[in-house]
Amino acid sequence: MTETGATLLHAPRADDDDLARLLLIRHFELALLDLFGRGELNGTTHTCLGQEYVPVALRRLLTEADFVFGNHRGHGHYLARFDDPAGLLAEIMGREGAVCGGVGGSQHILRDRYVSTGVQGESLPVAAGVALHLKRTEPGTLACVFIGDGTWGEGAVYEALNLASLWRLPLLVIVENNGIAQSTPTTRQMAGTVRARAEAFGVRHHGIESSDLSTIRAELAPLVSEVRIEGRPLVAEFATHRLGPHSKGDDTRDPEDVRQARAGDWYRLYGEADPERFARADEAQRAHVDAIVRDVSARPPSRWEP
Ligand SMILES: Cc1ncc(C[n+]2csc(CCOP(=O)(O)OP(=O)(O)O)c2C)c(N)n1
Repeated sequence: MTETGATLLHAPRADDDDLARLLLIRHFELALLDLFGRGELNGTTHTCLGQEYVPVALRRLLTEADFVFGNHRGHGHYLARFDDPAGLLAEIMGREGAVCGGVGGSQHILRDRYVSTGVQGESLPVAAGVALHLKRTEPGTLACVFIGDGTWGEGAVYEALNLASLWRLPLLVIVENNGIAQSTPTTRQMAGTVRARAEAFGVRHHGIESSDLSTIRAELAPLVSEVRIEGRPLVAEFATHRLGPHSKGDDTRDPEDVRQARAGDWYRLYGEADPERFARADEAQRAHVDAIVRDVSARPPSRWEP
């Protein structure tokens, strides 16, 4: 059991494409930590290590016409949507080929129908507005927004849920409940539950305990379809865990909690389920990311064209 109560100790499976995407995100973020350690990156970074399977599971339930709103822990959100690690790394390093000219960094990205923000809670009202627009102009599409459990401390979340329910907006809220917000365990800052809060606004809630992509997709597919077709907003809450610190070097958790999170890591579970195929895919993505780091590091600085 994780600190959020997740039971992830079963053998999950992924096809080659999904496995490659999971491992790409894992090695991309490990490379970021390495670059930071070598003084090659400025600012900070929030890795989604341990949570990669959430956006990877979602990617086949979403279409290019849907909007996706990522958050501060958003590398996985971006890489699950775009096979563009070089563009993202260039953005983070401020090098040529950067997705947003190198001025957005890892937290503030705008590309096609993908938007991310480092400001907690900011995205939900914006996503609700976009969902209203989509309902009127492109029926069948939706706005999907990723938030953490700690972001339920922002009032804007409730304003957005209220209108999404009242106006029947095609809004899909993905909650990555990793049991902690920066240094505050969820149990010490949240009264009640995410489910009760969503249901208080008449918004359907679905909890997900698994890290198995096909299980997640089978559970969510009919609900996501209702979001699209009936304009019935949904809060899907993943009981997950982050392996690393909040950002860099600021881990206040009990070492036993970290040990438990590592024990339930999808990387270990997928590896044990299919060791040889996993090892090949793992090595391929490690080499792929190494090559991208070499390529992007050698590029000249990015230039921002307003
Ligand atoms: C409005 C606002 N307040 C504070 C912060 C600083 N901050 C960044 S992430 C974070 C905690 C977020 O916790 P949670 O929503 O649970 O997401 P997690 O980091 O666990 O993925 C805080 C307090 C912020 N980015 N925005």
